[in-house]
Amino acid sequence: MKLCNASLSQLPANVQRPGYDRSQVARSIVHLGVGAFHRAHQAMYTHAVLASGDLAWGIVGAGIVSSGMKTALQPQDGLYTLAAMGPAGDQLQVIGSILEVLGGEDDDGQLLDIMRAPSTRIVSMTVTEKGYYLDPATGDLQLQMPAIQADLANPAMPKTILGLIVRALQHRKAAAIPPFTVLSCDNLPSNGKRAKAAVVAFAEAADAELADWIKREVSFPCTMVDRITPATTDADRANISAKIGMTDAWPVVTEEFSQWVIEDNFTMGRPDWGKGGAVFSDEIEAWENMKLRCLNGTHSTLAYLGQLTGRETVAQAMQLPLITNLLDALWLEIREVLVAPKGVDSGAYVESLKQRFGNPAIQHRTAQIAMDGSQKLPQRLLATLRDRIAAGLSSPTLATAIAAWMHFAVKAAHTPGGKLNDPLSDDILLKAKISLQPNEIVRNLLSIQNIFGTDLISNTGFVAELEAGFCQLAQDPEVATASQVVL
Ligand code: CS2
Repeated sequence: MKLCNASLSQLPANVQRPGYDRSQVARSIVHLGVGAFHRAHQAMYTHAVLASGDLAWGIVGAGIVSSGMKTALQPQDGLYTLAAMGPAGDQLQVIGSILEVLGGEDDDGQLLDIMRAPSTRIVSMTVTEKGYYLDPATGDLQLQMPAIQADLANPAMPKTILGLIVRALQHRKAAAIPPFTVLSCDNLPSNGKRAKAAVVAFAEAADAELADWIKREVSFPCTMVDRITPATTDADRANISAKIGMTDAWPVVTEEFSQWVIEDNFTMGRPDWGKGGAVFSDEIEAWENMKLRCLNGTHSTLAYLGQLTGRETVAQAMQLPLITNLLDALWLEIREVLVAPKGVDSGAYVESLKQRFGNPAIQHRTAQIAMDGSQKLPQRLLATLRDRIAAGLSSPTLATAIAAWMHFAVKAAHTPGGKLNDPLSDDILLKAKISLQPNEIVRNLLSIQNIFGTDLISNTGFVAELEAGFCQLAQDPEVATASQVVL
């Protein structure tokens, strides 16, 4: 038996399920990038809205790069199990807010059709940092990227989120249909502003008048999203399917904690996501900065060091004093220049992060977090660094954290057939390979302008700190063996 509408009534009593009539739910949100995170987060908040009796807000999910989720969830009528793993065991819930899944490599235009439909009021997305095609250092659209060029050349068959959104908005403008709200739920600073910049820049390359209209008429609220959600494994599939007594082809395993802070700026209405615990606020930047710097900044650092010391998961890495001591010092440097949201104690926030990172029930792979470092470093670590430089403060621990990424790159460069899972992999590996001398490695990698801009390499104080941090890490036997650096 598989999980689907017809089998819902046969779920064990301890598994929560939709109590609303799914056939009555409107298809008003299109979500681009239906991965684990969306299904642990926005889809759950939307499910709570539906459960409260407001059936105006159903989700049509779409794969962007792959049809895998469509293949898994269509036979399940979009249903899946969300397992929240807390200290007192897991809590299982079948989520009903995703009504269907489209898109992926075999999409034949259906996705664009629904984005154009007047019934679509919000287009949201979780496509990770690289899905926006922005230069990580400057935030400008990288128009020369092949995927962007392909969408500009072939506007009727777009494959990127930018091509899809602009094409759908172009149609809506021509047909006098109000524009949907574009809701970025990715971990980018000022994610709404970045999404707007990317969409407008793409539109400018295609149709200047349309770009002006988008600038004026389309709203792009900023959001802070948070829930630690590892990629689903086959063991999770087997385990959850056994617990619910039927097959779930793609459940999601996540932590208990969840947070969503949203700027309230929607042109065609919005669900009351507060029903699921989301908060509407005009202080998004402070929330985003706290999360990106305190959570993601240390998460990435831990992931590189975990990869260098053979710690497969975050919880395992949190057992290693080399890592926990560095993280403690890093949090101090981060908090010293952090402007927390009003009434929020960043110290208490950091304490809660230690608990969350240490949760042994979450098998979050350090390899997953270590992906796409080029896209993550600027907002996670370099933003704090620049604030500290501006305040005249030294940053030995931030420098060590950046050095951890450098060792991670050097390790990959010296592994036969080694690759980084990163859009800038070729450039990074080339630069990491030229020399085994710490001062040269540090300068070579720091010269990658798409990541580090031009200011840091000319800051002699910082370069010295980085070199010191790099050498300090190389003294750790596990790190040294991994990256083969000669001191
Ligand atoms: C992680 C994030 O994969 C990563 O880079 O740092 O996905 C992290 O788990 C989430 O931002 C938590 O909300």
